[in-house]
Amino acid sequence: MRQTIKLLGVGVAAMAVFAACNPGGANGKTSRGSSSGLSGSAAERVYVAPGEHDEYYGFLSGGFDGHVSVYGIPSGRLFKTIPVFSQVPTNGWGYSEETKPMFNTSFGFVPWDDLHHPDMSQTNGELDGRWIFANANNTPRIARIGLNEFMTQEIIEIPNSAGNHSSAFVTENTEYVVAGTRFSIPIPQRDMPIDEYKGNFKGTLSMISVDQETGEMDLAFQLLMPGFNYDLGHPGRDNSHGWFFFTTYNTEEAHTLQEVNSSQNDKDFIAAVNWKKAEEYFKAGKGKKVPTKYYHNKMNPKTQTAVSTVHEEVTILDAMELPGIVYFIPTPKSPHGVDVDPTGEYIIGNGKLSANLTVHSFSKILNAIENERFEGEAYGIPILNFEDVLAGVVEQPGLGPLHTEFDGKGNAYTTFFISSEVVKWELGTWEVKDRKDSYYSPGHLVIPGGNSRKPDGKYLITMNKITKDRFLPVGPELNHAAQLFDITGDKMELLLDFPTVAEPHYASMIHADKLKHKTKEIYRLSENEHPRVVKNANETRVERDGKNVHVYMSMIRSHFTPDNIEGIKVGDKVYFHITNLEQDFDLPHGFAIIGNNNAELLVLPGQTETLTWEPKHVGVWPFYCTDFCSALHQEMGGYIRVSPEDSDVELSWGLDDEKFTE
Ligand code: RUQ
Ligand code: CUA
Repeated sequence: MRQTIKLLGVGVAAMAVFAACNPGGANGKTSRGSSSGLSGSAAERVYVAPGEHDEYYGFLSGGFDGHVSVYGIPSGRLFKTIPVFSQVPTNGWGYSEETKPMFNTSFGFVPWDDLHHPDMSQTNGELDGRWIFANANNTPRIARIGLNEFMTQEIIEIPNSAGNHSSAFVTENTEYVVAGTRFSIPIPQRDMPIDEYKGNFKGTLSMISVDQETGEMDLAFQLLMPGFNYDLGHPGRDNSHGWFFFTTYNTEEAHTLQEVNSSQNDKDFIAAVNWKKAEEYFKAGKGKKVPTKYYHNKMNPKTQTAVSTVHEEVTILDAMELPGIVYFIPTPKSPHGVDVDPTGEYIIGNGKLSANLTVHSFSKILNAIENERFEGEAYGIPILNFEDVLAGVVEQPGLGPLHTEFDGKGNAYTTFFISSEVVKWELGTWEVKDRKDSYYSPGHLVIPGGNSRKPDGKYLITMNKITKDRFLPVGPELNHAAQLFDITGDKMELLLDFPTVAEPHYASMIHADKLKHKTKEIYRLSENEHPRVVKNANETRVERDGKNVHVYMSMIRSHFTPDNIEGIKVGDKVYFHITNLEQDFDLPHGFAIIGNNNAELLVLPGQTETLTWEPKHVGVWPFYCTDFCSALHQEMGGYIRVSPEDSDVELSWGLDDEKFTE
């Protein structure tokens, strides 16, 4: 007992000294909670004082949460979760009538997905802050988030794909978003024995063109590929612009016990895809139009309503028949990430099961192709000679490399899942310069502008697959963890741990100055072309159309118009079309009604949103505003009288002493 007291005393004294010489305030916390011995200056470097803004935006994928979350870096503060592939109750994404069509697919309404790789649009190989593209891994789709409003504006389904993992990566001028299938499948899909996989199943790589004005996507064409697994991809840049690189594994074409049977070959391939060549073939009409079915869902910015279109065919170019589109580069062993350095010359294959990191040279690849130095072919696709195109090898840098990013100063940084570390090495000399433990088992990492010609080598974030004891225990299910490193010096310095939303895979990071001035504050009511909009309280009304009742309602601090409605009957379907008349920044109102089987609406200033309600019981039922909007927020509500199905109560509505009938 005496000893405990003594120890405590020492601790308190040490903390007091620490606090005294570091008046920043946040320091005591980090030094106490961490075993890494952070210095006070590390704490200062992540401290963003109240009311101050962060230097970078970080867009982290949510993995199986289906969203993209927006963090301030270096503080690690979570600003927002942008709804993408999963329904979100916070604002009714996927529940409101306006947003439901975003989830239409050829499999029906699919309100969930597994989002892995957000990648930002580029101009001349630099991040430009216009859009973020992201993939749905499970039911193959690509989404486009508009950074003017930080909202998903478009989702396109990818046919002939399964496990849409090697996506959504953007070419240097956002000409295309590229999406590769992880799992090969029968193309077209058909009923056949699984053990006839080999030689019969196929993969596809999809080229989705992007309209430079609106950002709208269009599935231009697909490349038909051998039945391997296409794991990740990255675009060439500068000299290698016009090319795209994909990792493959399961070149064994195994269909069962893949953990053993897909790891037999000493080398798998990186597929070097000459997409400019493919584009020429496409324009020359060398593709085959193949029947298929896929959905394309777009938000109309004027009505703020999503519209789905169904497409019935896609153009396929057979890369196994058309020469010059694809070359295979042998790469040890089951490579996961493939990363291209800022100059476009070095292509790094992160072989999960390999002792070394392999770096290929783009100029050597071109040379070998020109001289037709091939060591063989696979399904008609030439295989280059490993030694011919090798730029260098990083010898034994760690165990289980997954992904590499660059600082723009000649260094590369690779995450190692098994040895749980991030390793800095030098391009050209292939020498390891530094290594730091990362807790635990990092997957992806991101450096601002990392996937571009101009990375900003200030910070590095690892996104870690295992959290364990990094934070206070919260039961068996944990969010993943991210770690922020300062990479400005010779040695990396760990600055901060922060929890993520679900499981981040890739992330995109951009300097705040390139983005913050572009974001919208409100939707202009005068520009609202929603067919059910009301531009002022005088336009509010209720209309019956058989069993469907349309309520045209407005909201403004701190009432709904109308707030009393009678003449609704059990068995009706009531559509509340609600317009928020506010035109001030940050003044949403919410809407919920007892027993609604969906989610609330969060209606932003100038927007119209629709909630559907099917009254089940006779009675008088309240509705209310869900977002604390003024001192009289608790007063912002109303009542709906629900009568029996056969009642003859007249349809009427009103506010205060004004009352209207149909
Ligand atoms: S993955 S942890 Cu989905 Cu990009 Cu590599
Ligand atoms: Cu409107 Cu609370």
